[in-house]
Amino acid sequence: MSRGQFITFEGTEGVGKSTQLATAREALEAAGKPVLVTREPGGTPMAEAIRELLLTPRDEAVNDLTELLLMFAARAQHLHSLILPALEEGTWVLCDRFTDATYAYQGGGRGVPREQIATLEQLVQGDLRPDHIVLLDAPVEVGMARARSRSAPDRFEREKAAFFQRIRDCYLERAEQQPLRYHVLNAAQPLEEVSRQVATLISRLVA
Ligand code: Z5A
Repeated sequence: MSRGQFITFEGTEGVGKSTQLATAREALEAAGKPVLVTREPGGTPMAEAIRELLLTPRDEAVNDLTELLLMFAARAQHLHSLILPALEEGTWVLCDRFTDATYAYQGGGRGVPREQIATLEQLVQGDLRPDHIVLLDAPVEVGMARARSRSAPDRFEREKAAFFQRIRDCYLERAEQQPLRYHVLNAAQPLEEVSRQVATLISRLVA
């Protein structure tokens, strides 16, 4: 049996990752592929507990290194107990965020040096990288307005627009550096149009 493909969805908050993951799942199922949809931080009971720690707003200032290590602690658990076994058995894995989010949020957003992230990436993942990264790109105000009309802001969503602008810039820079792996879609378009482009992309990847 051939290994499944590992496809991640990235972007700043509220750009429509959860919505488009559902579109991608439907397109893959229609093509007869076994699919696992999961998310980061999270995806297993222990990694979800770490997610709770990371997203809960708190009075205590969170050290950047603590945040970075918790992201990779959750990732190690998720990767080794869920993602890798699924890929090995031929399942296509769709993941709402992965390590590109760490480069964008902890690197671009918080200013953690890229080399520190790369060291942990190698330790936790070895050579594993996503086969494809779908970057849903939109001006930060568009995503912020969508996310904030929906629920109370978590610890990240309390950050200012400038933080999300650095994150968007970092994603776009990485997309430019890795044009074969990154698929950049304009997420400011109407929902139906973004969904149509995601379904077309998935059909192309399956073919
Ligand atoms: N984080 C990190 O710092 N480092 C890491 O390594 C990782 C994560 C892995 C949790 O992520 C936080 O963890 C995240 C980064 C950090 N914090 N932030 N910000 P998350 O993915 O769970 O949270 P999120 O980024 O805030 O996602 P979200 O708010 O759930 O947004 P979304 O999934 O991209 O969007 P959505 O729920 O699909 O859509 C939002 C709303 O917009 C919804 O009402 C939709 O119906 C609507 N929508 C979607 N698309 C459209 C279009 N095209 N037009 C109009 N309306 C639309």
